[in-house]
Amino acid sequence: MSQPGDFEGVRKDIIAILKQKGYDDGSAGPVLVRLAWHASGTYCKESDTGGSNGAGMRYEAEGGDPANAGLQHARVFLEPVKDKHKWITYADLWTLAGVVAIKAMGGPDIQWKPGRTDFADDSRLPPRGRLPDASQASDHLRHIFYRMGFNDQEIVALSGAHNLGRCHVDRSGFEGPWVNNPTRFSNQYYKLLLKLKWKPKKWDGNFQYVAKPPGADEEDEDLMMLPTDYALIQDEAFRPWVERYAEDQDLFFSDFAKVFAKLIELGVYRDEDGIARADKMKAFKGSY
Ligand code: CCH
Repeated sequence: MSQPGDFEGVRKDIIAILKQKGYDDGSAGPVLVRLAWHASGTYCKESDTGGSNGAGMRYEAEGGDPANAGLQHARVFLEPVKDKHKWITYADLWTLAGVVAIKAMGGPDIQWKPGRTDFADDSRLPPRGRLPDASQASDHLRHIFYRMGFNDQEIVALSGAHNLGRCHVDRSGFEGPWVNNPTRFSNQYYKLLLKLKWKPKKWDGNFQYVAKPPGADEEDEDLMMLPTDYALIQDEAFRPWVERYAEDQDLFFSDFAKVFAKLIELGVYRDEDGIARADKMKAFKGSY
């Protein structure tokens, strides 16, 4: 058991669980980033519901949403950290783990603030269907991300997280990594989107794009893009941002740090001193 408020201790223990021999590409990092994103990405600006408060994925109604398939691995990886630091809320732990993982994989420093509260029961969970559907295109991306309060530039910057990790057929119905080194944060995703010849994958599974990595042999694993990834270069307002981030990794890192910090604050109400106030949060008071 550690001292309440010892976030440095929590950060160290998150770093210690990142290496996971035998799991995916040997790292829990990518799936932790996805956990932080799915915990936050249910936010609706208009009704001020959903978001990173509550840690609703602990309950079947949200955790069992097919959109969240596979994220139980991330939650299980974090259990020893929660066990050692019992005072931290799951909602804080999940968002902090995303931020720590990004930094440890070579990404930028992202501002993180504590104060999220866990729901005491499952009566305030956001409805299903608020997370994006990978088989759709740019109008769907705008519909989902504008609802959270993001603009076109922020949508493209956030999508750069697909530089990490991979798709799993048994989780999403898609398959493969986006880049050669999926445990190293960089702007490679944008470069490959523009540079490789993406072709529809020949299989019975979901429609997705594939390409061989540069200099690959026939037996090397294909790289992939989801229809929503490919939409970023088809859409005339998104594409210029893909081009800028492909050219300028520093710009991408700085924009990504800002937008990810905004993502994990969605649904968190803070007073003028920056203190989170659960009593002021609609999700804790009202109904949907
Ligand atoms: Fe994502 N993502 N994501 N994604 N995602 C998947 C995996 C990861 C979409 C669909 C999928 C963001 C945006 C989108 C990560 C971070 C972010 C998968 C494969 C699908 C499908 C899941 C599987 O099979 O395990 C769609 C659609 C969007 C629309 O924009 C954003 C935003 C972020 C973070 C900022 C990460 C990381 C992964 C890899 C997870 C892993 O387990 O390796």
